[in-house]
Amino acid sequence: MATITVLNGPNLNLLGLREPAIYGSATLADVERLCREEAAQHGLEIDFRQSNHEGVLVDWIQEAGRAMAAGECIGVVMNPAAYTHTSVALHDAIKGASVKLIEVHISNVHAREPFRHHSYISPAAAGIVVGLGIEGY
Ligand code: CA2
Repeated sequence: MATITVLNGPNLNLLGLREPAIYGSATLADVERLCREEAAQHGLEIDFRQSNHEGVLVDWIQEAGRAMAAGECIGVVMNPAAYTHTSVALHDAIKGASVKLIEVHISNVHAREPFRHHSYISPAAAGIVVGLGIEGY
C-alpha cells in the first residue's frame, strides 16, 4: 500500500497539553488518528513521526526521498514547527532528496509575530497549508 509520510517538528509532542488558545486542544495522537482515517479512505497508509531534533528530521526527509524513488511513498506532509523559520538544513534536505512535500502549519503564522512570517521550507515545498488548525494535515 502506498504511504504518505507525516513529519512533525519540535515541541509538537506538546500539542493539546499547552497553549490551547493558539494550537487548540487536540493532541498529536488526535492528529495521527485524523491522518490515518483520511488516508484509509483513499487506500493509503500513514507513516507518522515527531522529533525535537533537526538532524533526525533531515534523516527522515532523506529516507522519504528514497521511499519515493522506490515507489513506496507518494509524498510528505510536514509541520516543521519552529525549524520553519530557522532551518537551511531542512530546506536543503527537501531539495536534495527531491521530496514532494506539503508544508503545514496549524496556526496562521502570517497573523503572528514577524519572526514567524518567513519560512525556509516554503521555497522547497510543493504546497503550503496555513491556519486551518489540525484539519490542515
Ligand atoms: O502553527 C504551527 O503549526 C507552527 O508550526 C507551530 C510551531 C511554531 O513554532 C510555528 O511558528 C507555527 C510551534 C509548535 C510547538 O507547538 C506547541 C504546542 C503546544 C505547546 C507548545 C508548543
